[in-house]
Amino acid sequence: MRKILHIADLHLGFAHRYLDEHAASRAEEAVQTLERVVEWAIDSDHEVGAVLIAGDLFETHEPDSQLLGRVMATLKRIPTSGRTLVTVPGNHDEYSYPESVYRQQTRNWPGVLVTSPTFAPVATFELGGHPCTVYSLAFTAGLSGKVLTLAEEASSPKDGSATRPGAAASPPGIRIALLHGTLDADPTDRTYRIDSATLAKGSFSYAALGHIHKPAESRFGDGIALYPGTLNGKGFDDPGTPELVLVSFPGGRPRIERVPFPTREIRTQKVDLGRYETQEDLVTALERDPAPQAIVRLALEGFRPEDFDAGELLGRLAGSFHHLEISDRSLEIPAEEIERLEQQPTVKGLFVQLMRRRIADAQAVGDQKAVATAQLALEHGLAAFESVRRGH
Ligand SMILES: [Mn+2]
Repeated sequence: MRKILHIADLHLGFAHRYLDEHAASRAEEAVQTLERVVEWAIDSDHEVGAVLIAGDLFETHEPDSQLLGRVMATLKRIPTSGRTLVTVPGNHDEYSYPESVYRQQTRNWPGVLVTSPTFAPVATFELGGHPCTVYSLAFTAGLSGKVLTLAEEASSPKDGSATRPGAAASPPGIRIALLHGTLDADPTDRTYRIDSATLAKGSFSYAALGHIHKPAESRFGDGIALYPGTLNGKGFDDPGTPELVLVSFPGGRPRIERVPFPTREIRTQKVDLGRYETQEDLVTALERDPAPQAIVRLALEGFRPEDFDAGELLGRLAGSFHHLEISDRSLEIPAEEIERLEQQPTVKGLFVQLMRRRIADAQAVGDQKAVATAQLALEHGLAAFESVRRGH
């Protein structure tokens, strides 16, 4: 037992409405992911001594009772197996409200539940022979600050505060901060700012962070601050990270390990329509690469084939993916339009003239590569003018 498993932002109970008929099964998958994670953590081969949940375990502060029962029963397996579990509320499942799940379940919550509105030691355990202490806070409106500060109990023994008469002695060993907030940036949501300088001053070795769903890792003092990312994405702009983060402290220094932990893939795939002569060519090419388990958005760009039909494309490809969406930013500029643009006394008109001349020159000497390059430049250039017009 020498490793910490650090997870965050599971957002259990999120409705995944964009998936239409697959929405309910996707929410179920997220709960099953937690069940798989716990199963993995209590497998002694994986050497996990403690599990830290860095906020937003639930999508809301009032998850429905069936979900709650299942999650609590699942998490209970961690302390039952002799491992430490620490859960801190996030901003989605905020502690502030009287009806918050964590206020309702304070006594029954498995393992350690963080309820302190100020940064304080919440759990101590041993990891590979090193004593470790976790410091945390449950953001509570009106009681917690908008910037993380070191209370006396959370200050480093080095700064002398713990040796003042009457002050409690700081627990020894490795210091870990478990926080749901924004690192070195002001938050836009109901949470707080965490400064790297504060973590360094507190002599922390590791900051187990949550809130930012995109994985990130940075250094402060002698420590590492890390956002593990969310295992199951909430959508195309928050696609999730299929890996677990493990932390150990060989020689007292933090060491990060990332273990692949497959979840359903969510991806955005760019498709340049300019590469296809006809709708049939386009459909055939996309059918060649099916992903029946994946949630896919096709981002269409470039000039459309003349017979292009987005609705037909969606219909024909639907069976090749778990869920398919089309985001159509493609351009429909027929040959007559190009000729018309060429006549315009504008920058755009000059650009079209220049590119068409290049195409013609390259055709005259039979340089097919130069023809293709000039055509591509014309398409991309017009697409760029188009995006300026659209205000992107
Ligand atoms: Mn979150």
